[in-house]
Order: sequence, then structure tokens, then C-alpha cells
Amino acid sequence: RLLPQGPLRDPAEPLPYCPQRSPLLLGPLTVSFSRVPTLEQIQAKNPAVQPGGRYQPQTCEPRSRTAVIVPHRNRETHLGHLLYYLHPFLQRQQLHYGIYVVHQAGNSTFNRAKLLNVGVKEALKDEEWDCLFLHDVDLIPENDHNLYTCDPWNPKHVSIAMNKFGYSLPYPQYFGGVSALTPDQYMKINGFPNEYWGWGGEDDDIATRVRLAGMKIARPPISIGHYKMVKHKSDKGNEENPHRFDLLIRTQRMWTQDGMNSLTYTLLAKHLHPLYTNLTVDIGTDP
Ligand code: GDU
Repeated sequence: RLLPQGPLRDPAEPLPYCPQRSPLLLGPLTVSFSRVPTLEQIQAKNPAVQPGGRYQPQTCEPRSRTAVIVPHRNRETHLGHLLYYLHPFLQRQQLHYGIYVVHQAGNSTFNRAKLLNVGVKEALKDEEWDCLFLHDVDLIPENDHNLYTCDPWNPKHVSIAMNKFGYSLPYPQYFGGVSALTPDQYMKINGFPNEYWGWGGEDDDIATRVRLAGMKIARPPISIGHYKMVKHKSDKGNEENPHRFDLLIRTQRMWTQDGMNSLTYTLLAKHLHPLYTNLTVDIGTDP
């Protein structure tokens, strides 16, 4: 039974579930970085987005509550591109969602995986999210059939076909870019490692955790896992991690000790920006 919408609907009655397949989806999208949108322009295009970058459909009960968590420092232009494309994309999928940007304070070496652990911990204080999307700031999905929902059984690697790798997977265990885990799956792998400072290695560590925790990597069909990367030079403060191969040898021994159960940080600020929740965090420095 479909309930009447609008003024005829009794507000005490629960909303019907959103359809299994959203009627708003467009399929392949054209993504261009030729103009950098201002935050005001993005806000004007997304009037239903609430402070903190939250949204939920008004006419149906969403089937997923997804938190998108973005590790960030000094990539404001990329963040503009991501917000410009991601807000309408997620609304077309009829999701209840929130976007979190986890900003590493200070100039010490960048630590992507630890920032994502912080984002998960803080996001779960806000709401009972049932899907966590761990999302690089410079990757834009190019097909909205790529649903930002979780696989109930296995962690999902989503950015499987990036333009920079010729729209194919660079190697079978690749887990970098964009991935999606339920909170249970995230805890089952003890989250992401905290000890990878600088570029590289942490994504392979996470893939190993998935295997060691007895799960497999789920993936969408290659044709819909397309992503376009905003071109960038390597960042100051995120140089290649020279210890990454040594750390990877130790994953099997360390994964139950290094992760969500050993996470320490200081939350310096939490700000509900009109388009996202900004968490500014002191995660310490590379030992
Ligand atoms: N980032 C910042 N500021 C920085 C450095 C990194 O915001 O100064 C964030 C961004 O979200 C960025 C992400 O960290 O998208 C990953 O960093 P890079 O873009 O420099 O790395 P790559 O483009 O080479 O990314 C690939 C994968 C990542 C990760 C990385 C190795 O897409 O998910 O696994 O390799 O660390």
C-alpha cells in the first residue's frame, strides 16, 4: 500500500520504503574539471542539503544510511569538485547520507588511514550509519548506478576502474581510492592501520586485513565502477613512505593491535559546514 504523499499524508504514518531502484538514476555521467565550482554555487544547486552535509529523501524511507568520509589536507579545489558531483549523485540514489571531511591539522606527514579511522569513530557518534564510504577527495564517480550502499557480507572496493589506470584494476588485491564497509565489517578488520605515515602501503594493508578477518573483497561490475581523478602533483608532507614494505610484512602480526582499538587523537574542531561536517584533528606525528 502506497501512502498518499504531501499534505494528505498523516505525519504519524511511516513513509514507504524508497524503491529498490531509484527512478532518478542517470547512468554514465560527464565529469569535467575545467571550472572549479564555488561552495556558494554548490549550495544553491543543493537546497535540500542540511548543515553538516546531511540529506534524507522527503517522500520515502531510504534503504541505506551512508556516511562518506574524506581524508583531507590542502586540497580545497578537489574538495569543490567532489562536493559538486557527489551531492546530486547521492540524492539521485535516494540515500540518507552525510559527508565528513577529516582535516589533518599541522604540517607533519600525512596519514590517510588514521584520518579515516578518526572519521569513522566520530561519524558513528552522530548517527547509526549502516554504511561507511572511505573516499579519496580527488576521485569522482562517473556512473550513478554505482550505488553508495554496502555489501552485507564483504567489504567492497568501489573505485575499480579509474581513468589513471586505463579504467581497469591495477592489480587484483588493489584496495585504494574508494571503499565501503558496514560498521561491523570495519570493526571486524580492526579498522585501518594507524602506522602508515606518508604515501602508499596502507591500502594493501587493508586488503590483507580483509583476508585475515575471513572476508573477501566485493566489487561492483567494472563498467559502473568508473572514476575520474583530478590530476595532481605529489603533495608536500605526503612523500612515499620508505617503511611501507617493512610494515606490510608485519600486517599479519600487527592487525589486531594496530587499528581502531589503538586509535588516539585530539579532535580540535567539529564544524557543521553547509555542505559537509568538518573535523579538524591532531593525529600526532610520524615517529
Ligand atoms: N590527501 C590530502 N592531502 C594530501 C595528501 C593526501 O587530502 O596532502 C588525501 C586525499 O583525499 C587524496 C588521498 O589522501 O585523495 C590519497 O592521496 P594521493 O591522492 O596523493 O594518492 P594517490 O592519488 O596515489 O592515491 C592512491 C589511492 C589512495 C591511497 C594512495 C596511497 O587512490 O587511496 O591508497 O594511493 O597512499
